[in-house]
Amino acid sequence: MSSPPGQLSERVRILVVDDQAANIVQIRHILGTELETFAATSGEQALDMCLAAPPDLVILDMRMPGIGGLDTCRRLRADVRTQAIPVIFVTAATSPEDEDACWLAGGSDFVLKPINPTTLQNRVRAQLTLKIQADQLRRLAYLDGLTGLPNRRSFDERFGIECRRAFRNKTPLSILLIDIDYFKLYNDHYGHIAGDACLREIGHCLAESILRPGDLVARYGGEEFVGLLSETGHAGALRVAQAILDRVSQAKLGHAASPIGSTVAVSIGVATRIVQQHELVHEACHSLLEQADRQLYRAKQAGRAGAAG
Ligand code: GH3
Ligand code: MG
Ligand code: MG
Ligand code: MG
Repeated sequence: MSSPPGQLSERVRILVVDDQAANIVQIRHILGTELETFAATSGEQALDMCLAAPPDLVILDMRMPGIGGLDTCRRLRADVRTQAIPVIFVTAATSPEDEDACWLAGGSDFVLKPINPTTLQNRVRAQLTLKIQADQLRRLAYLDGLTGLPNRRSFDERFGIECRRAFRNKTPLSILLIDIDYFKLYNDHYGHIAGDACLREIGHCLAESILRPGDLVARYGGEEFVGLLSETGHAGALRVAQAILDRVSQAKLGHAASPIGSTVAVSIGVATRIVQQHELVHEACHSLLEQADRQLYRAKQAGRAGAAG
């Protein structure tokens, strides 16, 4: 079958799950070779594969030994890492109760055995089209269009999640507020288009400096960025801040109008806290950001191109 319209450059990957090898062979044959298909013969194996490398679509047998199709689907829906993967159930069960159960478990569609190849191909195409559109919307909603980094909305959502996690685990949480120095003068000197390119470069430097899985760097707004470092104490956060200062300095982006040097530099405010029992989590989040903002102000007052915290 041909790919759905609007497909992005990566190849579409479909996971076919059935306890009977013959059914897998038949489904893969119907889908053809243009789409990349791979197979699992149990719910357990399918869940592992979905976590390791989420496919664009799962075609799921309803009745299997071990974790059945319904439970597999429920578990996919319950995990943020897999909840957006569409699932088409394939089953010989024809009762209305069985069909209801598939939808209630979070199925996106339902195809009966024996499989009508045209039906399966069209259902797959429809789900993939929806998936691609949903991915595009997610990208628009959560990524900054200029730098490609997560945007303020991404940060706000993750910040709430990480604050609650830090509170539960009694682990420290650190924030870095990163602001480009004398960026107005940069724009005035080089123009806004060059200014945009500079923002992209700085975003790239930050993404390279904040690499630990679970950490986040986002464009906070304008020429300000924010780093969210989970399970990181103050000393660790200051080390990351220094790594950012070094990385930006190594990039040697010319800034002929800068009063403090010939290249673009940033100032960083660092704040850390362990969320205490008696505090409301959102108040702790708020005060952590305020603290980072105060430290950023101190770094600016201290002459810029440095970190305070
Ligand atoms: P400071 O060292 O105190 O931070 O000075 P500054 O000039 O960097 O700070 P100020 O807040 O005065 O100016 C920020 C500038 O960032 C002004 C604004 O035009 C520019 N800016 C914000 N967003 C963008 C953008 O998306 N593209 C470009 N080119 N410039 C932007
Ligand atoms: Mg079966
Ligand atoms: Mg600013
Ligand atoms: Mg600035």
